[in-house]
Amino acid sequence: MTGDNEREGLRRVTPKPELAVQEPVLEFPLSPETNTDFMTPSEKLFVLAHLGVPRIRSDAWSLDIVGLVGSPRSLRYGDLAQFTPKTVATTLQCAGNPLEPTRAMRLIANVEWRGVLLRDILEQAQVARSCRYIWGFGLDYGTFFSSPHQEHYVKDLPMEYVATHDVIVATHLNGELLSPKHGFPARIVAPGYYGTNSVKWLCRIEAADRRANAYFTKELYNDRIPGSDAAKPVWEIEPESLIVSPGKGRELKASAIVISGWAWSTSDITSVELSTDGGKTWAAAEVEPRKGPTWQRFRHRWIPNRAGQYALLSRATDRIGRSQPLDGARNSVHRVDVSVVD
Ligand SMILES: Nc1nc2c(c(=O)[nH]1)N[C@H]1C(S)=C(S)[C@@H](COP(=O)(O)O)O[C@H]1N2
Ligand SMILES: [Mo]
Repeated sequence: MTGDNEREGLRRVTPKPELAVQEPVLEFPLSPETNTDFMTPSEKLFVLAHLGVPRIRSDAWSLDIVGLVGSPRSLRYGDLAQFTPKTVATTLQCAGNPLEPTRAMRLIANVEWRGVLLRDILEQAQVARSCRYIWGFGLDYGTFFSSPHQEHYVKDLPMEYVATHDVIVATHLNGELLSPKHGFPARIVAPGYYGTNSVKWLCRIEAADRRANAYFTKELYNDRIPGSDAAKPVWEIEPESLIVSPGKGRELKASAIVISGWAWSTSDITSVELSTDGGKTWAAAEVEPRKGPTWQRFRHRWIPNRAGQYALLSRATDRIGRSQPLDGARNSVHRVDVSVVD
């Protein structure tokens, strides 16, 4: 039974909370060169909300676990304490505007979350073997640009990924309770997947044997596969890198310069190449090993041999052999223009 209402926003399943903000929120406090720390402080983290920000009290909140489960349940906020706490440090990257999927936005942070493992919650509810996707429902509702009215923000995750990764239902960010904008009282955090999949203001987990037929899962956030009618859900983070130092527009002395930054992907980054001539030639940078689903630091020593303008580019390749395109993609190479003076 898939009516139009259901396809657009999936039917409302809980009472509507009041919205503290009733329109999309896009806060980008961070430019690449300010991303100097391995762990991003919360005040530098971007905020993205398509439909608004609901105001939710933890004592009025519950999380329903339904669908293909042997023992459906509704967890109250305090019930989350039954599960072993789990802390995960991971990159959080916005895939960018879903209406402009080939534009690089470079909204990235590396933060620490605390919560409980989604697979523990599913196990307690006796998730069925036939479950292939986990649908997460957010309490936010409304319209996104010219979209039809959404009854919930809904995203889905492959069950296989949930079973094999530390996907959490998070209550804390960088050691503090989630703020309302970041999803209080609880949100999904899906390490290695683009931020869009990490549903904030989580109210319902549904185990299903098919993808959710919802606007943010099936219409937006699906990349066209060139030369075919098929589309690929925006789940796994593609390899990417960011030059933090030197910053854009810097005037540098013609001495030894260290170019450094971060590289990340769903899997390990195995190499980062640097170009100082706008992409004509490339040299391998040093890359620190991956410590978890976090970003990895890269460094490259460069001695410019003359004064002038330089275009610095970084290009990361991951363990499964994927690399960054030069342009026209959300993960196209990062370019920083600098000048060198005598
Ligand atoms: N319920 C809900 N969850 C959501 C969104 C949303 O609009 N509604 N936006 C997603 C997107 S696109 C991103 S990039 C991340 C951003 O998380 P942050 O605002 O905590 O940085 O939240 C995701 N989770
Ligand atoms: Mo996003």
